[in-house]
Amino acid sequence: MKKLTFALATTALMTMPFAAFAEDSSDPIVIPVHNWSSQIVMSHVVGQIFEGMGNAVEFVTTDSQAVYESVRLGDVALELEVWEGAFGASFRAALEKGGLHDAGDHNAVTREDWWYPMWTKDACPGLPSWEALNECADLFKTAETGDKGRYLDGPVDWLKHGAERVAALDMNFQVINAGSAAALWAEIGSAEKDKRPVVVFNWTPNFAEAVWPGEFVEFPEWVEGCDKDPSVGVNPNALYDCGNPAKGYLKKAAWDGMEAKWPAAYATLGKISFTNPQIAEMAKFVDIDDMEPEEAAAEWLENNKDVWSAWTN
Ligand code: TMO
Repeated sequence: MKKLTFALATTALMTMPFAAFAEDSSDPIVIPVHNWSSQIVMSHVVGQIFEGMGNAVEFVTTDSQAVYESVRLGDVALELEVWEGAFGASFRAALEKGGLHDAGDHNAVTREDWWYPMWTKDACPGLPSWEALNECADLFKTAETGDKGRYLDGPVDWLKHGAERVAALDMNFQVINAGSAAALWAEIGSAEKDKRPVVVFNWTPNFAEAVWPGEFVEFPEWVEGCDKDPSVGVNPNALYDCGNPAKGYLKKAAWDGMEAKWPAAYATLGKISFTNPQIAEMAKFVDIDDMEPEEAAAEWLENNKDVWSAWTN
């Protein structure tokens, strides 16, 4: 009986070498990086963890919406920051086509929306209500926006649909897209000197909350379908007549082929989970401390061995 079991086990092992003993492919794990600091640093943190496990890693800068198509096709192996507000729609569309999957949530709660530094509220005390903001639109007029208030939205690839929201809610604002995240911080920084009222796109977790106390504008609450069905939301004839989710998820996504090709790295990816303070700190290393992303990642790993060592075995 013993002999038979041994023979069966041996046969099973010889015919299933991959299931039993697969090693990660020596091909590089391609990790996409985008245009905000936490995502870039987090990608390097995870890349350095994979390298520590003996993997080759490559980084590629990609558009933050098109990346879901790249993950689905296996051109990149994963995405580390799927923000519900900005990327939920592209992520869901790629899920429906197939080829990528949800690789779990970070232990983080996210929000992305119109935001103001607290001094803006001194000039417009009805805030954070969006209707109060709209009543104060004159405070935000600039030469560029004429008789409309200026709202500085994120870079276009974050697809915040600011202009559609302004139209759907009939607001006296003009939406200007920032060329980069840095342009958002420059706008807040220059307004700070004379406490000029400003309203800009911002998000949490981010370094900004530790630098400029502020609040999100409260728009009509996000409801499922607000971006797909005009009848959903306060304006029965328009999409985007609501805010972004106030308690959004932050997910990881993986190419369906990742597990078979890099089983050890894939197992680690499944365990990886960052918190709001950890993500905010990654952004701070770059946006406040002026570190390079690689350097910031190395610093984070050095300071947080107890956090990530549990993910690699
Ligand atoms: C996608 N972002 C986190 C910058 O809002």
